[in-house]
Amino acid sequence: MEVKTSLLDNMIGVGDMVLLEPLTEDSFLENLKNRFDHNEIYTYIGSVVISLNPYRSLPIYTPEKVEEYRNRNFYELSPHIFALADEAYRSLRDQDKDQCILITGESGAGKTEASKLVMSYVAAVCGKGQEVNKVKEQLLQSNPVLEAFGNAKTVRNDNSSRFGKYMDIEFDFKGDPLGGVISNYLLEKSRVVKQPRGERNFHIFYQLLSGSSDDTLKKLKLDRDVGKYNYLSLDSAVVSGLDDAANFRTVRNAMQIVGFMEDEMQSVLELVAAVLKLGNIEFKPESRCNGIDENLKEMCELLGIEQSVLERAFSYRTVEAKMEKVSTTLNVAQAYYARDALAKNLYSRLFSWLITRINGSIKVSNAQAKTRHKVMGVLDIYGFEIFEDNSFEQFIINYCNEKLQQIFIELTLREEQEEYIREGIEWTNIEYFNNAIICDLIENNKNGILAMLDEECLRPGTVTDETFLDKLNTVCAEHQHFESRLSKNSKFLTDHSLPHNCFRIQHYAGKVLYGVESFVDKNNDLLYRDLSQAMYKANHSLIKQLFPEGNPAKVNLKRPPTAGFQFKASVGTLMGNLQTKNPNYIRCIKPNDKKASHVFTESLVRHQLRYLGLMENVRVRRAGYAFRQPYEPCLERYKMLCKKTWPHWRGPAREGVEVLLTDLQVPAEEFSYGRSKIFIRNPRTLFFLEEKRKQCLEDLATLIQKIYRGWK
Ligand code: AOV
Ligand code: MG
Repeated sequence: MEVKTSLLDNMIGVGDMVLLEPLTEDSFLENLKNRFDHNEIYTYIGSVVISLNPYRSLPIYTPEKVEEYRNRNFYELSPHIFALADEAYRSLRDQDKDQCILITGESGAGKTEASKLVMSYVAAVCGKGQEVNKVKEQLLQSNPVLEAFGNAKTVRNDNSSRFGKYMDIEFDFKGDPLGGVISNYLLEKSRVVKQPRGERNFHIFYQLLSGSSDDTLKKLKLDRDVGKYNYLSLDSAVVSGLDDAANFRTVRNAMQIVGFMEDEMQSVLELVAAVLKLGNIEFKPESRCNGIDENLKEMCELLGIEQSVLERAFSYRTVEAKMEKVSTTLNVAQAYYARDALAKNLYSRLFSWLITRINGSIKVSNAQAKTRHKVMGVLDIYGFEIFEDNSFEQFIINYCNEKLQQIFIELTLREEQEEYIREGIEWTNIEYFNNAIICDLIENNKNGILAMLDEECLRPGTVTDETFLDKLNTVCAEHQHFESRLSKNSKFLTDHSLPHNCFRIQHYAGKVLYGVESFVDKNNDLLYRDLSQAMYKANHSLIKQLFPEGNPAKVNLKRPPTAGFQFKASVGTLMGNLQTKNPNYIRCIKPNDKKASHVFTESLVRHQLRYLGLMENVRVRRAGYAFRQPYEPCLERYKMLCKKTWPHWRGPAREGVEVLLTDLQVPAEEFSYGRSKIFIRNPRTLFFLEEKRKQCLEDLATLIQKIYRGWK
């Protein structure tokens, strides 16, 4: 941390919470509100950026602003997300340290917008040239494509990310971008077939219907009317401020830039259309699949599937075990279940394919792949959410947020401690709430909730959501008992007041009640083999690729890993990856529940600053040493305060600082002399120095004026 002059001068409130005096939750909140009311949405806690969602566009992201923040020290200008992006980029380029940008906050807090701002800033300041510009353009344009297919309107956010995204951007030794790799985490695919009240399906469906030409719609056998499709919710089809038709043009354009061929785009849209058709297929008790179902016919035409093949797949289920093959007839409910499972699978596999396809375009070229790269990772996941009904998806999303909170706790403390150790300064640990206990409750290999869910899913015999809940209650009750001996902090909450078929977890960000309905099914994530085989038979290159397990030559009797297992593994890999990089944090806060500008709901913000651990964050920063600065610039700034150091100090800067501080009679406990930096414990000491300096400058100015007048 360097000198924070600009954080003290001409600033609305206090730009860095570390400087806040006195530090209480109320003063913290007051400072945020004061700044927010003056359009200052960014505030620091040391190097952490707090970002408040303004819910309106502010003129603070212009090219002029980019220039202003470019190559400037972090604390030189008023707090801004660009300052963080610049700092991260420069330490990647100049100090060869891989970086990651970790953006957290609840749903609607501004994470996705923040990630785009960071990316566009970095794109604006890094290398130029035709080749480099093409890479940049492709990296940036992957966003609208993924948002169209992976975002949706929810009650919390009109553009809510329904998947987790991590993007590594790779740079060469000069700091020019070479390409990137995107990883995605579990798309909320249940949304494809059903949306909660007041929410929508993924944007692309609405975009396609409102934005494509009559001719395209005709080719896709679609009707422009959203109301015609069972899978599309009608009540919130139109979202104010969201122009689906215009966005569709943006998406098509982006796909082109990213490198999609015309026929690939057509294939993608055919699949989207096929999902809509699927949702309209009806089954009747007498003949499950109504041979004259127009939707079925059209879907088969779109995908080049023989109608009888799909009809059969919706009528029977074949189970193969060792040498046996047994076919059972599906009843109507099972046929609907199969239909929805197919729709969800089609869509989520299409989404994964899109990511693979984009990665193919943005990947570092072979020629450059051999040289060492510098990497900047940007993580933008779905934020913590509590809905009226919370299911498997919320459980997974909230688990992911727990993991991120955990990494924040670990890395902020670790980083802080490492600096003290490096500088040879004594350090005692600070108390903070560690959510490791909640992560463990979910992911413990033996009796974590995910492990128990897997055990239930793989157990022979009758398995239902209820048997899973029973197991959970029994094991967690023991677990709870065990833990209560260790600490009173048990996070699995059971009591008799819970509604039927629910369990509750005390997450770091609040209590969430989960309904177990469909947990087993969603975790199993099975698609009847008859359906994957039918898809594999399609005369449609994309569909065929998406269902490789449908290839009869490659019948695999092994169960695929469960959704929970895969998620846990991929999150584990991600956390490992993040640990190797230098973290930069953006903590997004949602100022109100109404998606409204100019509204700051105190209770809501207070809740967030509590669970994000922001007060602890400030305390950690201050309990150690609030400021640290290399000796040279420190001496340079304050040397005027002491006759012995002014105007020149001959000798090592460290000694100069010692002489200066002794002369000013600053108590010895206020300082620690590190190997290369001076550490200042209390912000008040810094204020004292700053105040003295200001006085000194004013005296000097008065003196100059006097002399000037004397001359006249
Ligand atoms: P999220 O990513 O944190 O939610 P978003 O980044 O999508 O939230 O932000 C939600 C909405 O808030 C955006 O669509 C914008 O309208 C507005 N917004 C956010 N940041 C800014 C900003 N800096 N300037 C202006 N408007 C902004 V979620 O993906 O739901 O967890 O899952
Ligand atoms: Mg988002």
